[in-house]
Amino acid sequence: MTGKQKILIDTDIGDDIDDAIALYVAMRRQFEIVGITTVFRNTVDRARQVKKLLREYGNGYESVPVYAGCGVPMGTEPQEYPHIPHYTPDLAEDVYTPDGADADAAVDFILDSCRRYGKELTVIAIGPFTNIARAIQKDKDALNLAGRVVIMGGAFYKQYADWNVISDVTAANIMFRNLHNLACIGADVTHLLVAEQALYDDLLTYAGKERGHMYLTELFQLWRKDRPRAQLLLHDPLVMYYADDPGICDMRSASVVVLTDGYARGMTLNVDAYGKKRFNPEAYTDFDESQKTLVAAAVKRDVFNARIFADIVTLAQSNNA
Ligand SMILES: [Ca+2]
Repeated sequence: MTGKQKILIDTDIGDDIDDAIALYVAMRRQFEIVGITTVFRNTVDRARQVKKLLREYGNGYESVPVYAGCGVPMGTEPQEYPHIPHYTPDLAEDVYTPDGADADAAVDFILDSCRRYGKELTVIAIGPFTNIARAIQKDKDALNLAGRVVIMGGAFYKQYADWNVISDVTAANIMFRNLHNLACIGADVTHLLVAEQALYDDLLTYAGKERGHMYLTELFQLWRKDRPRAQLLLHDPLVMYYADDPGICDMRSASVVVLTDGYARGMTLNVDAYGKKRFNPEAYTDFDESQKTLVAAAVKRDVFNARIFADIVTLAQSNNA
């Protein structure tokens, strides 16, 4: 386990709860977070929530730069977005002001980080891919300089449109067409990761003193109030564990086409698994079968459950003293 590797996180924290859990895991794993960018709709609220989580956790993470990125999915009109679902009024405090609140600054930050750290850097994208695609449009080669771009998104062994892709299909298509260092943890794998009861209970009722966990529990309680019957699915945390130790997933190489039209819009067609008859090549003239992407076929659930329990429950308990 490397633990200290450099990562940049692009997140849509603030809707589902798994982004906040993933960020917490990244700090627990002692990743060197070079910066965090936010994406999708109200990105300033999201950046403020990230700032608060970093500050509460501390241990040096309070100085990680946070940029509010592109809120407007490609091909849609800009608009005023309401507050994110788990917004609390204290997030308006100056101390949570993002380090950049201009979408171009976030895109430049991603590009500059890739140029600066090159192979040492893992870019982790756990929201819709608008920032990533804007960065590719600005400098096609820079993101390919990073060691890896690891995403949560797509579905490769069951074919359906997952949230991160369907929320900005144009952006996802640009990403799949242009990146050669992409590793994808699809929703058809992450949806198996229903939180075990002990983790769920810890997140809901944590009464210890570790401030990062206290805030995570506050967010979890807001999420549960908002979605009382929802299962806790740990989509985004798996990406952190994969970045730390790729052996946790069974990865395959595949040619992927993002379907952009009609009923299948947003599906990430795995041509190696499902064949070329599922799409019309004339409509996808830029499809290059020789371009391969790593996609997850399975996850070691027992390993995942043991690691996340250790990082969130056991470590927090040991810090309560
Ligand atoms: Ca997410």
